[in-house]
Amino acid sequence: MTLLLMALGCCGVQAQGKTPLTFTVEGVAFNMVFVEGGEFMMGATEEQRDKAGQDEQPVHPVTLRNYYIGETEVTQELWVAVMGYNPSYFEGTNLPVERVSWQDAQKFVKKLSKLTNRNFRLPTEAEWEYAARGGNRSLGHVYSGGDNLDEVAWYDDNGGERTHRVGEKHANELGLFDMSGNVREWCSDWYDPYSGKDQRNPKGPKEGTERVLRGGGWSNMTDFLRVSFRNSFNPPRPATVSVCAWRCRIEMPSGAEDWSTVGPDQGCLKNVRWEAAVI
Ligand SMILES: [Ca+2]
Repeated sequence: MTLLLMALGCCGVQAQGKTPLTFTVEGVAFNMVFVEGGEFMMGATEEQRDKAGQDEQPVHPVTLRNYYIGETEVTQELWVAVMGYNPSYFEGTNLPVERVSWQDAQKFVKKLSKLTNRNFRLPTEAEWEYAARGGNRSLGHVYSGGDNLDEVAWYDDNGGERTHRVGEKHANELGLFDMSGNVREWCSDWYDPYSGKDQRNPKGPKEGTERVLRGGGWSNMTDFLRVSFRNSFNPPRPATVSVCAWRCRIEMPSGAEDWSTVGPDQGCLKNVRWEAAVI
């Protein structure tokens, strides 16, 4: 393995605690975007209501702590760097990886966590929706990043029946790409009706039969791309169509109070580099 452990160098921008983090694994870099926690209304809020399904009800308050989430869907390049093979039907370095089960996603984040000595995991459904809505910068759009779907997402009317390179459409209020469209994204939760109770950092039901998928994909109609739309899939079933992927969420190292206390190479293995992105 190529040794890529590098010094952080300039800026110390991670001291602000709110700038993207860049990790490099086997020469493949990816960004994790800071999402400042807060309270939001989850489910079929006013702008979603006309086309919302029953499972998007009731709208309920959710409070989340700070977290980081992937700037893009996991690319095939990153998947191969971590896992060593490519399961995708539509092959391309910067295309999102697909044809992966929920269990495959668990293996990926476990291995990525080991490589980086950081706690990567799938986002919870609440974390996914809050980020898709733009977090505390939300402008209240129907889709992630806007109300004009063609500007922000690949879906059945413009997708050409295939996936597309990540990051080609407009980003949302947090700088996240393709949360609506391109490929659907696995969340960590079991799929179940909402309880409607006030929730803090919810992780979903303790058991179930299907895992949550969010955001819709290249083969889906417009309604599937809404930020509150819910979908689910049998977790051990390999995707028979190329629409499943996920984003990673990163936990702060244990014992650290904020990112300003975490050194650039703290605990990283020698084939992994991380640094604060200069923006
Ligand atoms: Ca997506």
